[in-house]
Amino acid sequence: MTDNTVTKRPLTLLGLGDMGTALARTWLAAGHPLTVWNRTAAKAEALAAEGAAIAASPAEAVAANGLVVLCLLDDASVGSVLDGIDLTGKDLVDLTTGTPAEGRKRAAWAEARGARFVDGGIMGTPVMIGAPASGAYVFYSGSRALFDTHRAALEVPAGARFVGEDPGHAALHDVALLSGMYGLFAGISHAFALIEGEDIAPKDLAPLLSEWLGAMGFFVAAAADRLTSGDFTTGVVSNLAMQVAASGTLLRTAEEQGVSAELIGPYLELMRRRLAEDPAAHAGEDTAGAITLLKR
Ligand code: FVH
Repeated sequence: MTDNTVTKRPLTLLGLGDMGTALARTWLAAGHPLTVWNRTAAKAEALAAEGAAIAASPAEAVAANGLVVLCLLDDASVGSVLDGIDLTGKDLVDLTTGTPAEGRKRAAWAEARGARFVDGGIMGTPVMIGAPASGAYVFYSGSRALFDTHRAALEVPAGARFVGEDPGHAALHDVALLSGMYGLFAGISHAFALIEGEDIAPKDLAPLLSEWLGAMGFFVAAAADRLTSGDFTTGVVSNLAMQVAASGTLLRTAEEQGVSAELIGPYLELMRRRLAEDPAAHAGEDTAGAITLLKR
């Protein structure tokens, strides 16, 4: 066949917010027949001109295709949109951000209604969707059979990384990466606050900070190795006792500059707690040892 529109898998998309609209455009541009529904109908109508079929209700949208993608605000909105709809034989791909427990519960809920289910965690913003060079991708977990069946369609908006059959693991990967990102943002925010009011332009600090954070990126793999081996001391070059002592300088500098330590304080306190737990055992450790204190 030469006509792309009949060779590409048809699908339904529920939810046309910023992300849903970006996803929809990539499937339409790639020639996938697409049925859409959105609570606020005006957002769906805008896509009709680009070739989307507009469903009058979620039930009509779900009935239109075997593959049904959800991109709604939260798991509660997924529950309310799909409430009472026949899902027998459907393949549900839920790209709505949620927790691991929500992903597992939603998978069991869908399977009890005769559907296959895959949860997804989108690592990218709407402008990164449909732009392969942006590096955007989606974590998927749940039914491997569903993922394999629809992989080609799922890879249209962004890369696809399947992280296992536990339906909670896409959300867990998503939130782990976002949590790392917010920790980074917290440190960057504190750094810029320190120079505020000084004769140092943020744009002059920016490349230095960026370069330094890049150089410190080694900590990700190093921490993983130490957590895997349980060895927090071999080959340590910046030991915990030294870092706890140095943390006083960071806190006093914040005080001198009139900057709240609310962002960096908790991490410095975690290092201090790890050392205080057993100074003789932990003084020579890498800071990765402090990670072990976090699990409740
Ligand atoms: N935008 C982003 O940068 C991030 C990137 C990573 C992934 N997230 C998640 O993607 C989900 C959707 O995000 P979004 O950016 O499209 O969000 P909004 O533009 O706010 O659109 C929300 C859509 O959800 C609909 N909706 C909300 N509540 C209900 C409900 N009770 N019943 C039915 N639909 C509902 C809303 O409809 P409307 O307001 O247009 O009528 C939008 O379609 C999200 O999980 C992000 O965390 C995005």
